[in-house]
Amino acid sequence: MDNNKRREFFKLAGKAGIAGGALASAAVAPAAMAGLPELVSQDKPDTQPPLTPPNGRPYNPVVTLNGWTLPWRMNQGVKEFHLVAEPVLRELGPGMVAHLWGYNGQSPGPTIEVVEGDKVRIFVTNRLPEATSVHWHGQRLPCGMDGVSGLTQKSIAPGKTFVYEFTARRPGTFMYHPHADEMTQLAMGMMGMWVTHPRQKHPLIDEVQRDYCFLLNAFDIEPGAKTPKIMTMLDFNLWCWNSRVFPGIAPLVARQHERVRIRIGNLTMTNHPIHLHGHEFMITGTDGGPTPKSARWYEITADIAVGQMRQLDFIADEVGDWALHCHKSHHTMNAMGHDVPTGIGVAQADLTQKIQRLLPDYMAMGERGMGDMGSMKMPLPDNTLPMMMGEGPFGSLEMGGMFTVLKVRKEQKAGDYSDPGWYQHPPGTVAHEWMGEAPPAHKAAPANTPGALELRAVKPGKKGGGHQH
Ligand SMILES: [Cu+2]
Repeated sequence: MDNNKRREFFKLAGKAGIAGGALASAAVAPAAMAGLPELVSQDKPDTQPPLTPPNGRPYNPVVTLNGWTLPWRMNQGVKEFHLVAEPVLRELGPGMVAHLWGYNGQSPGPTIEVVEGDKVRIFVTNRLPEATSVHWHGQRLPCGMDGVSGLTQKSIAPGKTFVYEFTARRPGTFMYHPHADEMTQLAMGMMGMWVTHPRQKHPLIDEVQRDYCFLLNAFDIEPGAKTPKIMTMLDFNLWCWNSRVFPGIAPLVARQHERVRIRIGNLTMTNHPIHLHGHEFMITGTDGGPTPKSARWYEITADIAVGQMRQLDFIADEVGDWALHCHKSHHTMNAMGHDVPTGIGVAQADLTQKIQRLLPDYMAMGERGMGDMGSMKMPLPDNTLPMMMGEGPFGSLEMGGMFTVLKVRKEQKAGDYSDPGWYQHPPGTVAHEWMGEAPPAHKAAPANTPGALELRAVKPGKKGGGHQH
């Protein structure tokens, strides 16, 4: 490490909150570099600013939604990272904290960012009560570095540290997660993202101004409890992006006309059709790397299957607050019982009176649908979230789970990730209640236009063709 690089690393170390220790001393003895890289930990669930690479090949860093990127130290040309598998406290949403397992203080663990061709060494320390391993999902690497307990390595016993070492051979979006007691460890939140940037201009990888990434994950936490149930296979009640539920999920922000990328990986037990309002995107990369241009078309919903990654590129050219969400409607609500009967159209008044004689607090639910639940302030068990919540500029959003907002603004500065607040709609551009006479009928289209032909074709004639009463 030459002096310049060393100074840059100290800057980085300072930014990441590393205090004191051998690495912060003026001279780093070679012996110090033989030890473990300093442990960097995160205690906040907020989206951290992108980590500009202090050394190595330059790249445009990603922003991890409600997450952060792990700093590294450069040791004789090798990027060294230190992951610590440990129990963590994660705030899933405002007012709800969960006991999860994760890495370096949070679930998911920090994003690891490297450049194609980088030599990478990752120290993994296990502070969990059981053995673990780390599988580098999607990477080309020596088989013995693949992280499958029992198959390619011995498990990392509690208290032990293992070393993984390989070259990041292909650019793309990857994940990391244990391949040891996966049912428990994935259900507890052990996962993270990995992004390998191309080493030079790549014909299939466009440069973007904003590069977001997050994981889809899910937990089953009984209302009032703090620890996920690990035996659940499908009936999860907290559908998360990076172990957060709406309104705890940060907005994605962009300056109008910027090219934006969203990288999404799925480590739940079911698929998620992720839907973007107001824009069309192209899937420019998958688990297998960048997609050929001939295989791209515009989409507004990308279904992401279990274990898959998808990279979505679009131009943020429409200003506004645009919903970005999973299109499975049960995945955009928070903790709820799944055994609630449908009450739409059921007159419950009589029944309510009878029950209230026994239980004064009882109230009927769902007689007019479930939309009222968003604004209803029902007493809840401690440490749980209402099923639907979030206040928008026009009232309750009636949303939870896998939902957030893409905020596109003309005046958002390049590189500014701060929340610009709610969109100020130009006058006359918001749907509103109709208060007056019916608007005048549109004039008939001139003959010989396709519209007029269609009208003629569907017009019910006197001799059949139409349904006569
Ligand atoms: Cu979903």
